[in-house]
Amino acid sequence: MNSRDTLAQRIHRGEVRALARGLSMVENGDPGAGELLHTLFSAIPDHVTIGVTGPPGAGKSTLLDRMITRFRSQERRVGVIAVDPSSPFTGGALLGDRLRMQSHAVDPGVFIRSMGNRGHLGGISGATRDAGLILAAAGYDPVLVETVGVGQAEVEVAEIADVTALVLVPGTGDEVQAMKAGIMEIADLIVLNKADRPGMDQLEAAVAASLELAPEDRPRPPVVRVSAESGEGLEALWTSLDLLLSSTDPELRRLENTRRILRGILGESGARFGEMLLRSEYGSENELLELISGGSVTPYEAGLRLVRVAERMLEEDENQQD
Ligand SMILES: Nc1nc2c(ncn2[C@@H]2O[C@H](COP(=O)(O)OP(=O)(O)OP(=O)(O)O)[C@@H](O)[C@H]2O)c(=O)[nH]1
Ligand SMILES: [Mg+2]
Repeated sequence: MNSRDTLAQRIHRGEVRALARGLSMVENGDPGAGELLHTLFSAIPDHVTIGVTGPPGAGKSTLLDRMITRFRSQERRVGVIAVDPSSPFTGGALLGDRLRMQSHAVDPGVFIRSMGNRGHLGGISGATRDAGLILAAAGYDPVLVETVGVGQAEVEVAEIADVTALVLVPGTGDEVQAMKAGIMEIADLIVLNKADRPGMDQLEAAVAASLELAPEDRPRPPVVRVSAESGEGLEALWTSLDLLLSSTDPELRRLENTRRILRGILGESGARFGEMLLRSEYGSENELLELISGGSVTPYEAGLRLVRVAERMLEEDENQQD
Protein backbone atom coordinates (compact mmCIF):
# COMPACT_ATOMS: atom_id res chain seq x y z
CA MET A 1 0.00 0.00 0.00
CA ASN A 2 2.84 2.34 0.90
CA SER A 3 4.62 2.27 -2.42
CA ARG A 4 1.27 2.89 -4.18
CA ASP A 5 0.51 5.78 -1.85
CA THR A 6 3.84 7.25 -2.75
CA LEU A 7 3.20 6.85 -6.45
CA ALA A 8 -0.20 8.50 -5.99
CA GLN A 9 1.35 11.36 -4.07
CA ARG A 10 3.97 11.84 -6.74
CA ILE A 11 1.26 11.86 -9.40
CA HIS A 12 -0.67 14.47 -7.41
CA ARG A 13 2.45 16.59 -7.31
CA GLY A 14 2.53 16.34 -11.09
CA GLU A 15 5.78 14.38 -11.33
CA VAL A 16 6.07 13.34 -14.94
CA ARG A 17 7.85 10.05 -14.33
CA ALA A 18 5.25 8.95 -11.81
CA LEU A 19 2.55 9.99 -14.22
CA ALA A 20 4.09 7.95 -17.04
CA ARG A 21 4.36 4.96 -14.73
CA GLY A 22 0.73 5.25 -13.65
CA LEU A 23 -0.37 5.46 -17.27
CA SER A 24 1.64 2.34 -18.15
CA MET A 25 0.04 0.48 -15.25
CA VAL A 26 -3.39 1.38 -16.58
CA GLU A 27 -2.56 0.49 -20.15
CA ASN A 28 -0.99 -2.84 -19.24
CA GLY A 29 -3.82 -3.84 -16.96
CA ASP A 30 -1.35 -4.01 -14.07
CA PRO A 31 -3.12 -5.42 -11.00
CA GLY A 32 -1.94 -2.39 -8.99
CA ALA A 33 -3.75 0.05 -11.29
CA GLY A 34 -7.10 -0.37 -9.53
CA GLU A 35 -5.56 0.42 -6.17
CA LEU A 36 -3.73 3.41 -7.58
CA LEU A 37 -6.94 4.80 -9.08
CA HIS A 38 -8.73 4.16 -5.81
CA THR A 39 -6.09 6.18 -3.96
CA LEU A 40 -6.23 9.03 -6.47
CA PHE A 41 -9.98 9.12 -6.93
CA SER A 42 -11.16 11.20 -4.01
CA ALA A 43 -8.69 13.98 -4.73
CA ILE A 44 -9.19 14.40 -8.47
CA PRO A 45 -9.69 18.10 -9.18
CA ASP A 46 -12.58 19.31 -11.28
CA HIS A 47 -11.59 19.05 -14.93
CA VAL A 48 -13.03 18.71 -18.41
CA THR A 49 -12.41 16.00 -20.97
CA ILE A 50 -12.70 16.95 -24.62
CA GLY A 51 -12.88 14.18 -27.21
CA VAL A 52 -11.76 14.87 -30.77
CA THR A 53 -12.75 12.14 -33.16
CA GLY A 54 -13.08 11.65 -36.91
CA PRO A 55 -11.72 9.75 -39.89
CA PRO A 56 -8.00 9.26 -40.55
CA GLY A 57 -6.26 12.37 -41.79
CA ALA A 58 -9.18 14.72 -41.01
CA GLY A 59 -6.82 17.06 -39.19
CA LYS A 60 -7.57 16.03 -35.61
CA SER A 61 -3.98 16.34 -34.44
CA THR A 62 -3.56 19.67 -36.22
CA LEU A 63 -6.68 20.88 -34.47
CA LEU A 64 -5.49 19.52 -31.12
CA ASP A 65 -2.27 21.39 -31.61
CA ARG A 66 -4.28 24.60 -31.99
CA MET A 67 -6.41 23.70 -29.02
CA ILE A 68 -3.34 23.11 -26.87
CA THR A 69 -1.95 26.53 -27.82
CA ARG A 70 -5.24 28.12 -26.94
CA PHE A 71 -5.55 26.47 -23.51
CA ARG A 72 -1.90 27.18 -22.79
CA SER A 73 -2.56 30.86 -23.41
CA GLN A 74 -5.00 30.59 -20.49
CA GLU A 75 -2.21 29.05 -18.43
CA ARG A 76 -3.96 25.75 -18.15
CA ARG A 77 -1.96 22.54 -18.16
CA VAL A 78 -3.09 20.32 -20.99
CA GLY A 79 -3.06 16.51 -21.04
CA VAL A 80 -3.46 14.70 -24.35
CA ILE A 81 -4.28 11.05 -24.96
CA ALA A 82 -3.97 9.87 -28.56
CA VAL A 83 -5.95 6.66 -28.69
CA ASP A 84 -4.58 4.14 -31.12
CA PRO A 85 -6.54 0.92 -30.95
CA SER A 86 -4.57 -0.60 -33.81
CA SER A 87 -1.20 -0.08 -32.21
CA PRO A 88 0.33 -2.91 -30.24
CA PHE A 89 3.16 -0.68 -29.02
CA THR A 90 3.46 0.74 -25.60
CA GLY A 91 4.29 4.21 -24.36
CA GLY A 92 5.55 5.66 -27.60
CA ALA A 93 3.49 8.33 -29.27
CA LEU A 94 2.51 7.94 -32.88
CA LEU A 95 5.20 9.51 -34.95
CA GLY A 96 2.68 11.65 -36.81
CA ASP A 97 1.08 12.94 -33.63
CA ARG A 98 4.46 13.68 -32.15
CA LEU A 99 5.46 15.66 -35.17
CA ARG A 100 2.27 17.62 -35.45
CA MET A 101 2.16 18.49 -31.78
CA GLN A 102 5.90 18.97 -31.64
CA SER A 103 5.63 22.64 -30.86
CA HIS A 104 4.36 21.54 -27.45
CA ALA A 105 6.71 18.63 -26.89
CA VAL A 106 9.13 20.67 -24.78
CA ASP A 107 6.44 22.56 -22.89
CA PRO A 108 6.27 21.17 -19.33
CA GLY A 109 2.63 22.29 -19.18
CA VAL A 110 1.67 19.77 -21.86
CA PHE A 111 1.70 16.01 -21.49
CA ILE A 112 1.05 13.91 -24.61
CA ARG A 113 0.61 10.18 -24.47
CA SER A 114 -0.37 7.59 -27.05
CA MET A 115 -2.41 4.67 -25.76
CA GLY A 116 -3.33 1.21 -26.97
CA ASN A 117 -5.52 -1.20 -25.06
CA ARG A 118 -3.09 -4.01 -24.52
CA GLY A 119 -4.05 -5.29 -21.14
CA HIS A 120 -6.99 -3.27 -19.89
CA LEU A 121 -10.03 -5.37 -19.11
CA GLY A 122 -12.32 -2.55 -20.16
CA GLY A 123 -10.65 -2.28 -23.58
CA ILE A 124 -9.70 1.00 -25.11
CA SER A 125 -12.47 3.03 -23.53
CA GLY A 126 -11.64 1.68 -20.07
CA ALA A 127 -7.95 2.37 -20.56
CA THR A 128 -8.65 5.88 -21.84
CA ARG A 129 -11.03 6.63 -18.99
CA ASP A 130 -8.47 5.57 -16.39
CA ALA A 131 -5.62 7.37 -18.17
CA GLY A 132 -7.74 10.53 -18.26
CA LEU A 133 -8.33 10.29 -14.50
CA ILE A 134 -4.63 9.93 -13.85
CA LEU A 135 -3.85 13.01 -15.97
CA ALA A 136 -6.57 14.94 -14.15
CA ALA A 137 -5.16 13.81 -10.79
CA ALA A 138 -1.80 15.22 -11.90
CA GLY A 139 -3.47 18.58 -12.46
CA TYR A 140 -4.07 18.53 -16.20
CA ASP A 141 -7.24 20.34 -17.24
CA PRO A 142 -8.46 19.95 -19.91
CA VAL A 143 -7.72 16.39 -20.88
CA LEU A 144 -7.91 16.07 -24.66
CA VAL A 145 -8.54 12.70 -26.27
CA GLU A 146 -7.90 12.04 -29.96
CA THR A 147 -9.44 8.93 -31.51
CA VAL A 148 -8.88 7.83 -35.07
CA GLY A 149 -11.62 6.50 -37.26
CA VAL A 150 -15.37 6.54 -37.45
CA GLY A 151 -16.91 3.53 -35.79
CA GLN A 152 -18.08 1.84 -32.63
CA ALA A 153 -14.75 2.20 -30.84
CA GLU A 154 -14.92 5.97 -31.31
CA VAL A 155 -18.48 6.07 -30.07
CA GLU A 156 -17.34 4.32 -26.91
CA VAL A 157 -14.38 6.57 -26.38
CA ALA A 158 -16.53 9.62 -27.04
CA GLU A 159 -18.71 8.51 -24.16
CA ILE A 160 -15.98 9.26 -21.67
CA ALA A 161 -15.64 12.88 -22.84
CA ASP A 162 -17.67 15.80 -21.49
CA VAL A 163 -17.66 17.37 -24.93
CA THR A 164 -17.03 15.43 -28.13
CA ALA A 165 -16.01 17.15 -31.35
CA LEU A 166 -16.39 15.28 -34.63
CA VAL A 167 -14.00 16.41 -37.35
CA LEU A 168 -15.05 15.90 -40.97
CA VAL A 169 -13.44 17.02 -44.21
CA PRO A 170 -14.86 17.76 -47.64
CA GLY A 171 -14.76 15.32 -50.49
CA THR A 172 -14.36 12.10 -48.53
CA GLY A 173 -17.92 10.93 -47.94
CA ASP A 174 -16.98 10.14 -44.35
CA GLU A 175 -20.04 11.91 -43.01
CA VAL A 176 -22.15 9.07 -44.42
CA GLN A 177 -20.06 6.52 -42.57
CA ALA A 178 -20.18 8.62 -39.42
CA MET A 179 -23.92 8.69 -39.65
CA LYS A 180 -24.10 4.92 -40.03
CA ALA A 181 -21.93 4.39 -37.00
CA GLY A 182 -24.20 6.67 -34.99
CA ILE A 183 -21.36 9.02 -34.27
CA MET A 184 -23.31 12.08 -35.39
CA GLU A 185 -25.62 11.35 -32.50
CA ILE A 186 -22.93 11.56 -29.87
CA ALA A 187 -21.11 14.59 -31.31
CA ASP A 188 -21.64 17.76 -29.29
CA LEU A 189 -19.83 19.80 -31.88
CA ILE A 190 -19.16 19.19 -35.55
CA VAL A 191 -16.00 20.67 -37.01
CA LEU A 192 -15.79 20.89 -40.77
CA ASN A 193 -12.05 21.11 -41.30
CA LYS A 194 -9.95 22.03 -44.33
CA ALA A 195 -12.23 24.92 -45.21
CA ASP A 196 -9.47 26.01 -47.55
CA ARG A 197 -10.42 23.10 -49.80
CA PRO A 198 -13.32 22.84 -52.25
CA GLY A 199 -16.50 20.96 -51.37
CA MET A 200 -17.35 22.65 -48.05
CA ASP A 201 -20.89 23.60 -49.10
CA GLN A 202 -21.71 20.04 -50.12
CA LEU A 203 -20.23 18.71 -46.88
CA GLU A 204 -22.21 21.17 -44.79
CA ALA A 205 -25.42 20.26 -46.65
CA ALA A 206 -24.78 16.53 -46.13
CA VAL A 207 -24.14 17.06 -42.43
CA ALA A 208 -27.26 19.20 -42.06
CA ALA A 209 -29.31 16.50 -43.81
CA SER A 210 -28.06 13.77 -41.50
CA LEU A 211 -28.62 15.94 -38.43
CA GLU A 212 -32.23 16.28 -39.57
CA LEU A 213 -32.55 12.53 -39.07
CA ALA A 214 -31.02 12.55 -35.60
CA PRO A 215 -33.30 12.05 -32.59
CA GLU A 216 -34.87 15.26 -31.30
CA ASP A 217 -34.08 14.62 -27.65
CA ARG A 218 -30.59 16.07 -27.78
CA PRO A 219 -29.55 19.59 -28.60
CA ARG A 220 -28.42 20.11 -32.20
CA PRO A 221 -24.63 20.25 -32.26
CA PRO A 222 -23.19 23.48 -33.60
CA VAL A 223 -21.41 23.08 -36.93
CA VAL A 224 -18.31 25.21 -37.50
CA ARG A 225 -16.08 25.56 -40.53
CA VAL A 226 -12.39 25.87 -39.86
CA SER A 227 -9.02 25.44 -41.40
CA ALA A 228 -6.88 24.02 -38.64
CA GLU A 229 -3.89 24.65 -40.84
CA SER A 230 -4.42 28.34 -41.60
CA GLY A 231 -6.30 29.15 -38.40
CA GLU A 232 -9.37 30.40 -40.23
CA GLY A 233 -12.59 29.98 -38.24
CA LEU A 234 -10.86 28.96 -35.02
CA GLU A 235 -12.24 31.86 -32.98
CA ALA A 236 -15.78 30.73 -33.77
CA LEU A 237 -14.81 27.19 -32.81
CA TRP A 238 -13.46 28.33 -29.43
CA THR A 239 -16.65 30.30 -28.81
CA SER A 240 -18.77 27.20 -29.48
CA LEU A 241 -16.50 25.04 -27.38
CA ASP A 242 -16.55 27.49 -24.46
CA LEU A 243 -20.30 27.67 -24.62
CA LEU A 244 -20.61 23.88 -24.51
CA LEU A 245 -18.13 23.63 -21.66
CA SER A 246 -19.78 26.36 -19.61
CA SER A 247 -23.27 25.02 -20.21
CA THR A 248 -22.43 21.92 -18.22
CA ASP A 249 -22.78 22.43 -14.51
CA PRO A 250 -19.59 21.20 -12.74
CA GLU A 251 -21.63 19.29 -10.14
CA LEU A 252 -23.64 17.57 -12.83
CA ARG A 253 -20.53 16.89 -14.85
CA ARG A 254 -18.88 15.27 -11.87
CA LEU A 255 -21.94 13.13 -11.26
CA GLU A 256 -22.15 12.09 -14.92
CA ASN A 257 -18.46 11.30 -14.92
CA THR A 258 -18.83 9.19 -11.83
CA ARG A 259 -21.80 7.40 -13.36
CA ARG A 260 -19.75 6.60 -16.46
CA ILE A 261 -16.86 5.38 -14.37
CA LEU A 262 -19.17 3.26 -12.26
CA ARG A 263 -20.84 1.69 -15.29
CA GLY A 264 -17.49 0.94 -16.86
CA ILE A 265 -16.20 -0.62 -13.65
CA LEU A 266 -19.39 -2.63 -13.15
CA GLY A 267 -19.05 -3.98 -16.70
CA GLU A 268 -15.46 -4.89 -16.02
CA SER A 269 -16.11 -6.52 -12.65
CA GLY A 270 -19.10 -8.30 -14.18
CA ALA A 271 -16.85 -9.70 -16.89
CA ARG A 272 -14.26 -10.75 -14.34
CA PHE A 273 -16.88 -12.32 -12.08
CA GLY A 274 -18.40 -14.12 -15.05
CA GLU A 275 -15.02 -15.54 -15.95
CA MET A 276 -14.45 -16.71 -12.37
CA LEU A 277 -17.81 -18.44 -12.28
CA LEU A 278 -17.20 -20.03 -15.65
CA ARG A 279 -13.87 -21.40 -14.51
CA SER A 280 -15.33 -22.79 -11.30
CA GLU A 281 -18.22 -24.47 -13.11
CA TYR A 282 -16.69 -25.55 -16.40
CA GLY A 283 -12.91 -25.34 -15.98
CA SER A 284 -12.28 -22.92 -18.81
CA GLU A 285 -13.97 -21.21 -21.70
CA ASN A 286 -12.45 -23.74 -24.09
CA GLU A 287 -13.79 -26.65 -22.07
CA LEU A 288 -17.22 -25.10 -22.09
CA LEU A 289 -16.96 -24.51 -25.85
CA GLU A 290 -16.19 -28.21 -26.32
CA LEU A 291 -19.25 -29.16 -24.33
CA ILE A 292 -21.34 -26.82 -26.44
CA SER A 293 -19.86 -28.14 -29.70
CA GLY A 294 -20.51 -31.69 -28.50
CA GLY A 295 -24.16 -30.78 -28.04
CA SER A 296 -24.38 -31.54 -24.33
CA VAL A 297 -24.81 -27.90 -23.25
CA THR A 298 -26.11 -24.75 -24.90
CA PRO A 299 -24.60 -21.31 -24.21
CA TYR A 300 -27.97 -20.20 -22.77
CA GLU A 301 -28.09 -23.09 -20.34
CA ALA A 302 -24.50 -22.36 -19.28
CA GLY A 303 -25.43 -18.70 -18.74
CA LEU A 304 -28.45 -19.60 -16.62
CA ARG A 305 -26.38 -22.00 -14.56
CA LEU A 306 -23.79 -19.32 -13.84
CA VAL A 307 -26.52 -16.91 -12.74
CA ARG A 308 -27.98 -19.58 -10.45
CA VAL A 309 -24.57 -20.20 -8.91
CA ALA A 310 -24.21 -16.48 -8.26
CA GLU A 311 -27.69 -16.35 -6.73
CA ARG A 312 -26.87 -19.26 -4.43
CA MET A 313 -23.69 -17.52 -3.32
CA LEU A 314 -25.65 -14.37 -2.47
CA GLU A 315 -28.24 -16.37 -0.54
CA GLU A 316 -25.57 -18.12 1.47
CA ASP A 317 -23.99 -14.79 2.17
CA GLU A 318 -27.28 -13.37 3.43
CA ASN A 319 -27.93 -16.43 5.60
CA GLN A 320 -24.54 -15.98 7.20
CA GLN A 321 -25.32 -12.36 7.99
CA ASP A 322 -28.63 -13.24 9.66
N1 LIG B 1 -5.47 21.83 -46.50
C1 LIG B 1 -5.55 21.57 -45.21
N2 LIG B 1 -4.84 20.56 -44.70
C2 LIG B 1 -4.93 20.32 -43.38
C3 LIG B 1 -5.76 21.07 -42.53
N3 LIG B 1 -5.67 20.58 -41.27
C4 LIG B 1 -4.81 19.55 -41.35
N4 LIG B 1 -4.36 19.37 -42.61
C5 LIG B 1 -3.41 18.38 -43.11
O1 LIG B 1 -4.04 17.12 -43.14
C6 LIG B 1 -3.08 16.10 -42.85
C7 LIG B 1 -3.57 15.24 -41.70
O2 LIG B 1 -3.58 16.04 -40.52
P1 LIG B 1 -3.59 15.41 -39.07
O3 LIG B 1 -3.76 16.53 -38.13
O4 LIG B 1 -2.45 14.50 -38.88
O5 LIG B 1 -4.90 14.55 -39.16
P2 LIG B 1 -5.40 13.46 -38.12
O6 LIG B 1 -6.87 13.46 -38.22
O7 LIG B 1 -4.81 13.67 -36.77
O8 LIG B 1 -4.79 12.14 -38.76
P3 LIG B 1 -4.70 10.69 -38.07
O9 LIG B 1 -4.32 10.87 -36.65
O10 LIG B 1 -3.64 9.99 -38.87
O11 LIG B 1 -6.04 10.09 -38.26
C8 LIG B 1 -1.77 16.80 -42.55
O12 LIG B 1 -0.99 16.80 -43.71
C9 LIG B 1 -2.21 18.20 -42.20
O13 LIG B 1 -1.23 19.15 -42.48
C10 LIG B 1 -6.49 22.16 -43.10
O14 LIG B 1 -7.22 22.88 -42.44
N5 LIG B 1 -6.35 22.35 -44.45
MG1 LIG C 1 -3.75 12.34 -35.51
